[in-house]
Amino acid sequence: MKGVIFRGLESLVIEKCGMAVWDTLLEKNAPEDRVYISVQSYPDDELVGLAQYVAVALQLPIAEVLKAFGEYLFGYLLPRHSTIIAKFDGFVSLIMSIDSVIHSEVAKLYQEPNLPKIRCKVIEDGLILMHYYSSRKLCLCAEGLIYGAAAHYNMTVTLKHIECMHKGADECAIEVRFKQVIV
Ligand code: MNH
Ligand code: ZN
Repeated sequence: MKGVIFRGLESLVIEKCGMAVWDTLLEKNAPEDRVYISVQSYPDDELVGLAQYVAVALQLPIAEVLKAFGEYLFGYLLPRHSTIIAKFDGFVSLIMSIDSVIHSEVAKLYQEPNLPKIRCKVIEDGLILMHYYSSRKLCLCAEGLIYGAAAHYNMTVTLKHIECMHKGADECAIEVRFKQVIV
């Protein structure tokens, strides 16, 4: 997993729990003197280990932490990859282009990234079906990222994880129901 993702987690933990908590988490879950560089890769297990400790520190289920992290991560990536995100005029075009545009641009910027496979299909107005596959099984982060994208475009979303790799499925299937927030 790329350092930029770890830095997103670091930023979230420091914002919510303070620097001291992050330092303790790092001490327990990473090699000594670990510093995350955005474009460099670090072991996937290290991220999961850190997230598990965040769950303990915040007394939250790990699933909630991964979702909250995904949601936060969208906002973290936004200013760092504004040229990529600026290509989209709204929530639907962004979601429909995760693989074909976003992650393919990511693959040009970072060497040997480990990206999930995401396929999306518009089922009807206000409903997209997303298929997610990754050996890292971070489908809960994907959910969080969808929430984050929705917030960015003033949409409300309801997600339904109808099939899940954690429950033995070959890939996850997530129903994404969305509506524009009327302000
Ligand atoms: Mn994207 C990794 C889903 C938007 C850049 N992305 C991941 C992972 C998931 C994911 C899940 C974790 C790896 C895995 O599951 O195997 N990403 C999404 C979803 C959206 C999304 C569902 C939108 C909604 N991602 C974005 C945007 C950017 C971005 C916007 C930035 C322009 N994603 C990344 C990068 C990684 C990543 C960078 C890390 C890749 C790596 O570690 O090698
Ligand atoms: Zn899943």
